[in-house]
Amino acid sequence: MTNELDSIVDSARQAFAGAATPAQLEDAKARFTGKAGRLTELMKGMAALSVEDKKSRGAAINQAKQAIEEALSARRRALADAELEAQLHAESLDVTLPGRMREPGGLHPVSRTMERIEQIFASMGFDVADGPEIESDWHSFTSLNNPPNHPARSMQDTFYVDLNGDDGIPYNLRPHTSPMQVRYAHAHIKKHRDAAEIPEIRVIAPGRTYRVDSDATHSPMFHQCEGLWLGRNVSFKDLKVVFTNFCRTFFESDDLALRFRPSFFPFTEPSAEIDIQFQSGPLAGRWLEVAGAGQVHPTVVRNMGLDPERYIGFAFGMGPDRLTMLRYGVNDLRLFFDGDIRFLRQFR
Ligand code: 2NM
Repeated sequence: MTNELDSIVDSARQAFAGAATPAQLEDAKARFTGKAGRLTELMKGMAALSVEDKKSRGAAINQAKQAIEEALSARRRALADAELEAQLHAESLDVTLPGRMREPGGLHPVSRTMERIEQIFASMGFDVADGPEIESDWHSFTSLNNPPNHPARSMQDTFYVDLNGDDGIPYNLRPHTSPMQVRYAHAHIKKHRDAAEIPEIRVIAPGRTYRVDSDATHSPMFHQCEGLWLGRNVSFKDLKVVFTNFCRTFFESDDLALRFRPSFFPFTEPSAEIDIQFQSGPLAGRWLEVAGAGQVHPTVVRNMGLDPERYIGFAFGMGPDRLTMLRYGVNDLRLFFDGDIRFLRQFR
C-alpha cells in the first residue's frame, strides 16, 4: 500500500519535471490530484474500509497529496522563473549604448542670408516689411508702372490664382516684393496723416516670390529683397553709398568693387544693373550681377500716395538665393529647395 503511494508520488514528480510549460504542468497535475486523478481514485476507494483503516489510510494519502502539491508548487515556480528569464533575455537592454542624440539644428542658408541682409539694412535705418504673397494685379503690376500688355504679366512669366480680385482680374503669386513697398507706403502715409509733413520712407521688403521659371539658376519659388528710400532729396549718390556699404558688409570685403550699368525697369527711371567684383578668392576679377536699381518712377511715387514733385528716391531689388550661392560657392540653386539634409547640414 505504502509502496503504491510512494510510486504515485514518484511518478508525479517525474511528470512535473517533464512538463516544459505551465499548460503541460497543469495537465500532469490533473492526472494525479484532478477529479479522475490517481490519488483521487484511491480516496474514493476508502469508503469500503473500516474506521480504523480509514484513519491510517487517509493520513497516508494526505501525506502523499501534500508531497505532490509541494512538487507541483516547486515546478510552477521553476517554470515561471524560466519564463521571466527568457523574457528578460529576449528584451535585453544594453544600458551602455549611447543615447539617441538629437542633432543641433540650424538655419537654412537662405534664411541666414535674409537675416544678414535685414541686419545690415536695419543698421542703415531701414525698416523691414513683409506681407501677402498672393497679390492683386494692381499691386503687382499696375501700381509699378507695368503697361497692360507688358510680358511680365503673361501666364508664361507669372503664376495666377483661380480667384478674381475686386477689379475682376485674377490674383497672382507676387513675382517680386515691390507690391509690399507700395503697401508699406500707403500704411506709412496713413500712420502719419496728421503730421505737418509725411516723413521719409526707408524700408526693405524681403520674402518669397514666384515666377514660371525652372533650371539650375531659377526656381519657381525664389527669394527677393527689395529696398526703397524716398525722401525730399534722396539721390543716386545715396543709392551708391547704401548699396556699396551693403555689399562690402555682406561679403566682408572692404575692397569689393561695384559697377552701375544703365538698364531698364518700368518702375524706375533712370535704371541700373549693379555688378560686383571680388579682388581675391575663387571669384576674383569677374563682374557678377547682384541687383537692379534705379530712381523711382514719378508714376510709382504717385501710386504710393506721395507727390513726385516733393518725394524722390531710389529702389533696388536683389536675389538672396543668388547672394547665398556666391557667398558659399553653391552652383545649383535647386539644392536650396530640395530639402536634402546632407546638403543643408553643411551650413549648420
Ligand atoms: C528691382 C530693380 C529696380 C524696385 C522698385 C520698387 C518700387 F516699389 F519702389 F517701385 N521696388 N523695387 C526695383 C527697382 C526692383 O529689382 C531688380
